[in-house]
Amino acid sequence: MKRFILLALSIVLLGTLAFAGGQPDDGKLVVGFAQIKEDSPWRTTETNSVQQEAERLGIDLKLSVTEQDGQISAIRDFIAQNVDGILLAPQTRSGWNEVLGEAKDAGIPVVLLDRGVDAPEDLWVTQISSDFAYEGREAGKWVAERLNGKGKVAELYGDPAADPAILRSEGFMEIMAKYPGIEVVESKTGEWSQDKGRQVVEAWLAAGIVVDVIYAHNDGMALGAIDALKAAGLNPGEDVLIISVDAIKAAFEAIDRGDLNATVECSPLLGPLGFEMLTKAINGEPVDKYIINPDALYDESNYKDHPTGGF
Ligand code: GZL
Repeated sequence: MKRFILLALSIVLLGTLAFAGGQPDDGKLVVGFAQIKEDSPWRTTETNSVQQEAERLGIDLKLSVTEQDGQISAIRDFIAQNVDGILLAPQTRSGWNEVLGEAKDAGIPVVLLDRGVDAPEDLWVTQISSDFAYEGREAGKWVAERLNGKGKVAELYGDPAADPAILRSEGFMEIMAKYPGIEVVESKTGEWSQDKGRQVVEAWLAAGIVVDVIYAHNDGMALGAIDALKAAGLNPGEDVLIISVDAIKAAFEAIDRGDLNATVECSPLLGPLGFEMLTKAINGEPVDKYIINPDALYDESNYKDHPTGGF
């Protein structure tokens, strides 16, 4: 009888351990990824990077692709499933304190991918991203040099509530402030999308607004600006210079055509670093609070040197 009780107890204990931390009975790590719903090629490349790395590592990935409210619900679902860790690409900076607090209370580490949040640093393990202000400063320096310190600029803003947009603008304006001969005459959100970027530039042209340079916070909006300028009979890349951020393949193709002048790289290939740091956190190892992916500016002079020809 005693043997039977011991055997029963050990089976229960093993069964419990197998499901500790959300691990299925095959022992795989289970990770939830709350991705932003967005139609940019950059976002798709980022999602693919995370999925491919999960596949390579044999991690059971629960992928959710939604607007921010859906991201918050997804994180609560991941907590209910008792996943081992969470990757989050936060759509905007704010609104995360409560749900990140719930993840922390549940003992589930959260790694921020490609954007930052204004929540307290103890609620998330690390932010893995580019240095967006650096990207903005690099774009500003390029514009100042091309304009020889004199001219008019229009800015196509990303999502005004999103970390990369806020910092890309701050970095750019920091440089513009050094050149009294350069005037930023327009700044309007193109909501990261090519279609909205086109609409904004069409409206500027219809209003008779003439600029020397358009600075777009991402390549998608820059491609929209190119469409609008061409439709108005103008030569993008010549009549109006265009610089953007991301370095997606379509941007290098546009530089090759002479439509786009420059793009500042912002790597979406964050899967490997994301899982490396999340696994360290799950294992209780220390992780740096900010992990910055280095960027470089590519224009007509060096775009063919990019190691992958864009993302
Ligand atoms: C930046 C990323 C941005 C891209 C845009 O890390 O969050 O979101 O630069 C995308 O293309 O919309």
